[in-house]
Amino acid sequence: MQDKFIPYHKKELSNNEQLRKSEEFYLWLNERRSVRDFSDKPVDIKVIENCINAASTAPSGANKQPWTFCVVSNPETKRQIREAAEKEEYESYTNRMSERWLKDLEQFETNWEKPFLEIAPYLIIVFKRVYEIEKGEKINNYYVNESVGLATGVLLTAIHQAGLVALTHTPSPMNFLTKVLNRPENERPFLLIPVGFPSDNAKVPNIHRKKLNEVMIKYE
Ligand code: IYR
Repeated sequence: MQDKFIPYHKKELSNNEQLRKSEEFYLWLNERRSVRDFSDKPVDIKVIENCINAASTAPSGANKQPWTFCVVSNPETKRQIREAAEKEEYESYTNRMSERWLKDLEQFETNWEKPFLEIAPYLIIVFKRVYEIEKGEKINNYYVNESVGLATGVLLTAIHQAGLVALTHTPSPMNFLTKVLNRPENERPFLLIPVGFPSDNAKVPNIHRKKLNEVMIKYE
């Protein structure tokens, strides 16, 4: 019989070590940027596997781990994804997005064309598992969006740690991914994340993060 609970210890750090490590981590994480200009330089699949292992350590509602990570390197599958995504994006940019939305996106210089979907060596498509099927019965998972969002955050951090870059891409609607990747009815696409190296001449928009006093309110 397995124990229901097992001991858990963490090495206690001195206050100075806590300060140093937390600041170092922040400064390192602050270097992460969403990148749209990818190189086609290959990446070892084992690196991607490590990143997904890291993502899958995220906390989740009742530990259901309601996620599936589809890793696409097959050129024909990437081509199909690009074609379907660009079709939706063309419709979105020309008809579905509001004036205000388009204005908000001007600083990123995005448009309906998504060449990175074929150039990046890997596309990780994160699916959320809305329910499980047990003995033919639908069993809902808990806090699915929160759980999968947390796992994706860890995934992006792991990708950054591995010296790679990613983009959290949201073609909308995304249901074409269910079809192209042949996923079951209980899974819904959550995010499409190209992963790889930045191209030699990659640029990112000159935008800034909110200051601490804009995002943190203390109640002392
Ligand atoms: N899904 C589109 C549009 C888009 C929307 C938001 I909000 C962004 O932050 C960036 C892009 C696209 O990927 O181009």
